[in-house]
Amino acid sequence: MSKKTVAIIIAALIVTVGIFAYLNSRHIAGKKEIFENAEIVVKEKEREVTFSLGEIKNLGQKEFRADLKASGKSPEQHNYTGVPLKNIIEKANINIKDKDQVVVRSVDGFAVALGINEVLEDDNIYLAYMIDGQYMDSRDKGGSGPYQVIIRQDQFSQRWAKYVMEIEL
Ligand SMILES: Nc1nc2c(c(=O)[nH]1)N[C@H]1C(S)=C(S)[C@@H](COP(=O)(O)O)O[C@H]1N2
Ligand SMILES: [Mo]
Repeated sequence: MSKKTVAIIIAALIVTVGIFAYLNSRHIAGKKEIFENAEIVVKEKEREVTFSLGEIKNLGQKEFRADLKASGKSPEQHNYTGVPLKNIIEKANINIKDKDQVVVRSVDGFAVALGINEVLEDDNIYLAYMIDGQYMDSRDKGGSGPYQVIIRQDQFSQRWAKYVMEIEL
């Protein structure tokens, strides 16, 4: 091989590595944006208030343990990070005491109704976004996030809505 051929091959390799590095950095930036844009909508009649993850985190973030009773498995203790669901509703300026229930809707069409009395209980119903120290993955990545309702007092986990996108009063 001539020196010129070697130089061309090396140059081509450098360009290829550069392109992959660029594409990968774009991919990571895109993922970060999705995380930061993990939005949740609180709805009351015609009124909608949208919260970002950054805003949610300022509503009384707490770390707690809860038992996940997944279908067909024995209960597993996990460490969750989230905020009390009632704090989000209050932040949306909704007078919670006038309501009967809160309906939580998820991207897969799952919906669950929570009674106002249980939503008002202390240290029971949370909107969580971390599990065991990691941000929850979204549904397409096999996770239960970016948000999941955790009901610490529930004996079963069937109302622990995964992939939550909307809270309606
Ligand atoms: N969005 C959504 N959340 C959901 C469900 C679902 O189908 N969709 N299933 C519920 C049920 S029945 C259980 S037991 C728990 C855990 O379900 P998994 O073991 O399938 O993750 O999630 C609950 N939350
Ligand atoms: Mo279940």
